[in-house]
Amino acid sequence: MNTVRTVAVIGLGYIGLPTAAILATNGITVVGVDVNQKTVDAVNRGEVPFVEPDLGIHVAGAVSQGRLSATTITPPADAYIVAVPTPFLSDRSADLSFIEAAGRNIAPQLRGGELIILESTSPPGSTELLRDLILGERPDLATFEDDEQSVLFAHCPERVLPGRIMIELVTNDRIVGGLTTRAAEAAGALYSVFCQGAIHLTDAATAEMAKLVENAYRDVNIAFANELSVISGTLGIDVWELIELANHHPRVNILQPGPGVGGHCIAVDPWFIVAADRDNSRLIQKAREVNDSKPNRVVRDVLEAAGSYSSPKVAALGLAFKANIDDMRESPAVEIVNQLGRELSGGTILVGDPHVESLPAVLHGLENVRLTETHAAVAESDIVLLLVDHDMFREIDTALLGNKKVVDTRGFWRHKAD
Ligand code: SAJ
Repeated sequence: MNTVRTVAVIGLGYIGLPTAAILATNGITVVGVDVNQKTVDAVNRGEVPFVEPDLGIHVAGAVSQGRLSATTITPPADAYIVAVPTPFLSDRSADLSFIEAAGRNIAPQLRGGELIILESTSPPGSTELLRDLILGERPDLATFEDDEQSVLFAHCPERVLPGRIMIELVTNDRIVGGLTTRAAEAAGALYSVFCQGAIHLTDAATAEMAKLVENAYRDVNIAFANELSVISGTLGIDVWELIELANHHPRVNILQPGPGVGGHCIAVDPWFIVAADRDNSRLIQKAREVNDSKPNRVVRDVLEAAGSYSSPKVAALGLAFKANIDDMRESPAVEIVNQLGRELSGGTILVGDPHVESLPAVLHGLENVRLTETHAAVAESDIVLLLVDHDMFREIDTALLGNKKVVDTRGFWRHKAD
C-alpha cells in the first residue's frame, strides 16, 4: 500500500519527465527538479522540451491541475526519484557525477523515513554508493536501523522504449531492487500507483545488473544482424531476404541490421558490464565493436557509390538514432554524415530529417553539409542514403529513386509500410 504523497523527480529528461507526469496524473503531488532553467520554465508552462508521443498532453494536464511543477532547487518530499544521465567516461566506465550531485542536493532535505529511488541506468553497486554518499552527508540519519526513521534506498530501472514511453511506463513489468526488503516493498508500492505490469522485487545489485543485461542482450543480437549484413554484402546476398527466411524457423528470431546502434542506452550500457568484469565479457565487448564499426562500412559503401561523380550530391535521410523521434544522442546517422562531410571530396550532403530543426553542433563546421527539406534533398541528389526509417519517409515518391544510386541501411524500401 503506497503511503507516499509527494515525490521529487530529479532530472526532467526522457525518463524523469514522463515519470513525473504519470505520477502526477495518478494523484501524487510531484515537483520536477532540473539544472536547466529552460526545461523548468517549459514544464511550468505545461510544455515538453522534446518530442515524445502523448507526453505533452500528460504534462499539460498535470500542470493545469496543480499536481506537477518544476524547479531548480531540490525540495523536501516523501520520496525522491533520481533520473539523471549516466554517460560514460573516456575509459567507458560510468560517469556517476550526476547521481552524486543529486544525492548531495537531496541529503539536506531529509528528515528521516523518506524513500530514495535510483532510476538512472547504473553499474552494479551504484544504489549502495548513493546511500553511502547521502548518509555520509547526514550521519544523524545513518544511526537508524530498519525502522520508521531510516531512509529507504531502492533501484528501479526504467525500461521504456523512446517513442512508446507513455504506453510502456504503464504496461511494462518493473524490476524493483531494494537495499533492504522494506525499501523494495515501499518502492514497489509507489510504482503500483501507475504501473499495470507485474512488479518484481529483488535486491538492488540484481536490479542494476538486470537492466544492463537487457540492453546488452539486444546489442549482441543486433551485432549478429549487422555482421550478417556485411557478410551478405561480400557474398552478394540480400540480407533482409536472408533474415526473413531464417526467421521462419520456429526458434530463430534475428533482429534487423542498420547503420549502427545509437541512443544513450544500448550503445552505452554494455560497457558498464564490461567495466565490472572486463576479462569475462568478451562477447559483449565484441558486439560493441561490431556495432560501432558499422558506420564506417556505410561510409565506405557511399564513397564507392560516389566514385563515378565529380561532385556527388548525397541525400542523407534521417539523423535521429532511430525512427520517429528527434533524439540524436550517439546516433550512427550523425557519425556517418560527419565522416562523409569530411571524406566526400567535392561532394555535398543534403540532410533531410522532418524531426530535426537544426544540425547538431558536431556538423556545424562542415560547409558541404546542409539541412534540406526531404523531398528537395531527394530530388537534387545523385545518391540517396537512407539512415533512419522515419514513417514520414514513406511519402517519398519512389519513382524518383529510379535514376539514382540508393544505399538503404535499414532495408526501408524492401519492407512495405506496417
Ligand atoms: N536497432 C537496430 N536493429 C534492431 C533494433 C534496433 O539496428 O533490430 C538499433 C536502432 O536503430 C537504434 C538502437 O538499435 O539505433 C537502439 O534502438 P532500440 O529501439 O532497440 O532501443 P532504445 O535504445 O531506444 O531503448 C532501449 C530498450 N531496451 C530494450 O529493448 C532491451 C528500452 O526498453 C530501454 O528502456 C532503453 O533502451 C533504455 O532506456 O535503456
